[in-house]
Amino acid sequence: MNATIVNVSTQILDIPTIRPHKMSVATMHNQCLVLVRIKTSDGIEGIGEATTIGGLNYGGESPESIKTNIDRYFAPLITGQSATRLASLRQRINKTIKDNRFAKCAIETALYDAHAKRLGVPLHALFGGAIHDEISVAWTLASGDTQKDIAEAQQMLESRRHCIFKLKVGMRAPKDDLQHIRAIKKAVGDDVSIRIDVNQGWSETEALRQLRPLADAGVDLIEQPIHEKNLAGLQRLTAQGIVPIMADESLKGTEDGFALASAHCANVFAIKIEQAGGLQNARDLIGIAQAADIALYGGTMLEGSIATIAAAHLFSTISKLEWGTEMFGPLLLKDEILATPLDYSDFTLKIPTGPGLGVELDEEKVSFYTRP
Ligand code: MUC
Ligand code: MG
Repeated sequence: MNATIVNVSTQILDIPTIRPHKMSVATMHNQCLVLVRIKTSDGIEGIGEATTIGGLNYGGESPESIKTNIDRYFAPLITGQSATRLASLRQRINKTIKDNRFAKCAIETALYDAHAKRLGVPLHALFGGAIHDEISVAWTLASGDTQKDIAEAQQMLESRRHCIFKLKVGMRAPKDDLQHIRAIKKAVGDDVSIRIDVNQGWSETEALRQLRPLADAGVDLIEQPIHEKNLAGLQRLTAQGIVPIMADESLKGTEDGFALASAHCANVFAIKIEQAGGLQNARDLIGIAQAADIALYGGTMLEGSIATIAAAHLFSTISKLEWGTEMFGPLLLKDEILATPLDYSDFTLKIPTGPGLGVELDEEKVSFYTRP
C-alpha cells in the first residue's frame, strides 16, 4: 500500500454529438472531453474526465485551460506523492490551487478509480457501497424544433430508454416556449414527467409571470430560471410554491450549497460532480441538501462515459434521489470510447460491478478522437 503517483497525463478528445444540442447558453455540435490518466508505482492506471459545455459558455474553465492547468500545476504537485492517501492529496491540491473545480474533479476521479482498482472494489465502495444497482435517467429534448423533440421523445419511450424529459427553454420568447412545452406535454401524455431548464435565461419578473402557466402546462420542475447570483430571486420564486425550483448553475460547491440551503432558495439541488469540484465535494453537498430537506437530482455537464459513470457510482450510494438523474451524456455522442458501452436499459443506467469505475477504454477510439 505504498504506491506513489508516477505520471499524470491529459488528452483532449473531440466527439461529435448525434444532433445539435440547443440551450439558452450554447448550441453544441460536438463535445470535448479532457481525459486524465494517473499512473502509480504499483502498475495501476486511474482515469478521470473533465468536460465543459460549449467551451467557456457555461463556466470559467475550458477544455484547453483544464488541460494546461493539469499539465502545468496539478501534475507536478501530486507526482511522487502517495497515491493511497486520497484525503491528503485533496488537501495538498486545495491548499495550492484555487477554483478549477472541473480539473480537480477529473484528477480526483482518476485517483479514486486507481485506488478502488488497487483494493479490488467498485468505486462506490469508497463512498460506503451502492444502495441501488441502477439509477433512473432522464433525457433532454433540445433539438430546437418542437416536432423533432416530440418524435425523439416517442422513440425514447418506445425503446424504454427514458420516460422523463427535460426541455431546454429560455432562448425563445416565453410565450413561444410555453407553446413548445404544451405541445410536447400533450404528445407524451400525463404519465410522463416534463421538467424545464432555463439556464438562467429569464429575468425574475419573467420567471414569476411564467410560474402559473407552466404549472397549468404540467411542468413538474423548473431548473435555474434566473441568474445564478440572484439567490434572493430564487428564494422568492421558491416561496411561491407553484412549481418546485431546482438550483443548478448557482451551486458551485459546498459554500454555495450552504448559502442556498440556509435561505431555502430552492426545493431541489442538481448535484454535479464537476460543478461541485469532485466526488467528495459532491457528497458533502448532498449532505447539506439532506440536512436542509432539499430534494436531490443527479445532474450532468453532458459528460462522456467516464465522468458519467463516476457520478453514477456516487449517486448509487445515496438513499434517495427524489428527482432521479440525467446521466445520459454518452448517449448524446455519436461514438463510444469504452470497450463495452455503459448499460442503459429499462429507463435506467446500471452501476458497473468491476473494480474502480468498472469501465475500460477502447484505446483505438481514444486515439482516433484525440486532438492532434
Ligand atoms: C444543464 O444546464 O443542466 C444537462 C443536461 C442538458 O441537456 O444540459 C446540461 C446542462
Ligand atoms: Mg441545468
